[in-house]
Amino acid sequence: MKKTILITGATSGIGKATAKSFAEDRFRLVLCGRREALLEALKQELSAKTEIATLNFDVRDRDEVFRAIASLEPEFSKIDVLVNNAGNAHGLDPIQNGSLEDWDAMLDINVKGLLYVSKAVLPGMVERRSGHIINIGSLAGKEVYPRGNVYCASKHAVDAITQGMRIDLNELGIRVGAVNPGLVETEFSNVRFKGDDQRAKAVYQGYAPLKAEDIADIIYFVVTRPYHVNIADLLVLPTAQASSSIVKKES
Ligand code: NDP
Ligand code: 8X3
Repeated sequence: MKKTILITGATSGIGKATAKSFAEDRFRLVLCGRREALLEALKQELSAKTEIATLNFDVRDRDEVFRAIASLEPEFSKIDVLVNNAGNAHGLDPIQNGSLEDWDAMLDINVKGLLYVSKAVLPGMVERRSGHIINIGSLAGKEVYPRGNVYCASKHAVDAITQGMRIDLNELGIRVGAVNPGLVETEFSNVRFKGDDQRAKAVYQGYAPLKAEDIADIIYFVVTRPYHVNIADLLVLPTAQASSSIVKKES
């Protein structure tokens, strides 16, 4: 039987592309996000290919997270693979000018949200002594760049949590790994720059950034390895990017 895969942040970018990629191969999907209309549209689009459930919740809201995951019908409730993808950067300011709301958002969503969803999904994996968790980290979890401060901290936390999960879940046979992208053209920069689309667009100009589908292909590869293979940590950059601040752009 095909595995059941729960993907957070499936309404856009990497999460949406990942949902499409697994739907092509008829994995059963649980798609999560706050924008219900987008979830429904994706469900409509992919339902011809596979069975889909949608869960509409904010990962910041602990009660909503547990209520939503507990509400899954039995055919969707045995989650084999959890893709912890929901997350964003909010703002790009020097630490002395940073907004408390932005800091709260990044730590609540990228770190605590990931923990809440994992906590809600893990009991089933622990009981079955099987499962696979893939956390979407970032190059920002491997290095720190100017004005990245709290976003980088949130992704360094994801890196530490991934390692901690892998260690603690080792005896249960649950696989844990991270995929850490560099620059991917999604809604990410529109969110970071609070709807300033011109500024967002400029981030991806003058070179070929990664596409959401590039990361989806890699997540698909990670999930479909034989059980004895756990891809623990991948850093994936556009060819034009050498580090957070070195990107070869055409002038
Ligand atoms: P997008 O902005 O396109 O997608 C973000 C997704 O996260 C959306 O589906 C959004 O859904 C969901 N999300 C955000 N906040 C919440 C919340 N509070 N509760 C529930 N869902 C939420 O960006 P990406 O696809 O690029 O980002 C996906 C992941 O990849 C993130 O963790 C990001 O940090 C990481 N990443 C991105 C990189 C990039 O350059 N794009 C590089 C490295 C890592 P909705 O708004 O419907 O809730
Ligand atoms: C997203 C990529 O470089 O904006 O994690 O931090 S970056």
